[in-house]
Amino acid sequence: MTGFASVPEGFRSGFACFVGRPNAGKSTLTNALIGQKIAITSSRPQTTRHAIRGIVHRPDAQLVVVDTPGLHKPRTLLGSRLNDVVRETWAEVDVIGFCVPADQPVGRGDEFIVNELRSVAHRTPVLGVVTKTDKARPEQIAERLTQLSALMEFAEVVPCSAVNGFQVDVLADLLVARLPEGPPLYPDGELTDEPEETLVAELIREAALEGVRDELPHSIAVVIEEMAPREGRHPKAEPMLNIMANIYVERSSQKGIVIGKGGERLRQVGGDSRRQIEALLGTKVFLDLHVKIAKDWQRDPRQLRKLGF
Ligand SMILES: Nc1nc2c(ncn2[C@@H]2O[C@H](COP(=O)(O)OP(=O)(O)OP(=O)(O)O)[C@@H](O)[C@H]2O)c(=O)[nH]1
Ligand SMILES: [Mg+2]
Repeated sequence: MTGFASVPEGFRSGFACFVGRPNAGKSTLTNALIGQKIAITSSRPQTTRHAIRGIVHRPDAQLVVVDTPGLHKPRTLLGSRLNDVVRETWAEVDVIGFCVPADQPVGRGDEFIVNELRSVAHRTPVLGVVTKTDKARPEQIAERLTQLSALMEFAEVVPCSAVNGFQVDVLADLLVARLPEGPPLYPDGELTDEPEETLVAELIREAALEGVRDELPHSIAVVIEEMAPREGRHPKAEPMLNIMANIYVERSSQKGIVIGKGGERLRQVGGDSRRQIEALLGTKVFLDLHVKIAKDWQRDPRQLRKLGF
């Protein structure tokens, strides 16, 4: 087997997933463990919409981290689909990290999740993870650890910060310790198995989420319509990738907000996401964004299917 030839004795490999209420910091922590941005993040709740796999490569182990949507009381069909993704994911992994932010009290949302987690905790170890420790005072972190430990019996409890890196390596060690022995599951160096188109669509959605409020973040979906080398370039010019994407919203009033006065917001979203996409793909990009209405798509099974849910 090429690539996997020299697996050391005792090498571990397997899957871990992060679960927790929306905005707990799961995606940011996933990116910190991987060492590269593979999942988009935002201060708006329910940013993540599918299970995203990132791969940590170590000399002693390969850890596949699965980031999941925030588990919540669903109000739309999309919401319940997202919750289904979480439940399917935690049923399949070797270890679960349940995340609560250090800067907010443990509450009903966390109890709701833990009540469900109990049904898998007898066969899958669950670690309690206190996130965002850089945002909290030591006594707040201590209080959170106590509240967390009162929720259920965790295999381990660990505070960490994805932003300043505090104990991210400790968390990685604790997750790896729960993996079975076995050869790597992904080729060396592969950081995610997300298709490029998905990563690109997500970067556009992340830029579109910036600065929008209330219901609008939930209403935004992005679909890549075309991604191909730009034709008709001068032979000596740098190659360029043509990307055409639709940003979907649910109502015409939302369309106006996303486009902004004289198209200003949309230009900003285009510029911000283009820079990120160019960094990701390592090529110049021509980005063509269109805003479209998919009426009430979050509640419509047919439209959800078209949007990939
Ligand atoms: N200061 C600080 N902020 C953090 C940390 N981790 C996450 N955040 C911020 O918290 C917000 C939510 O982070 P996400 O990683 O998107 O949270 P999430 O749990 O993935 O959220 P959903 O996908 O909606 O479930 C963002 O504004 C992050 O920048 C941290 O360790 N420190
Ligand atoms: Mg997320």
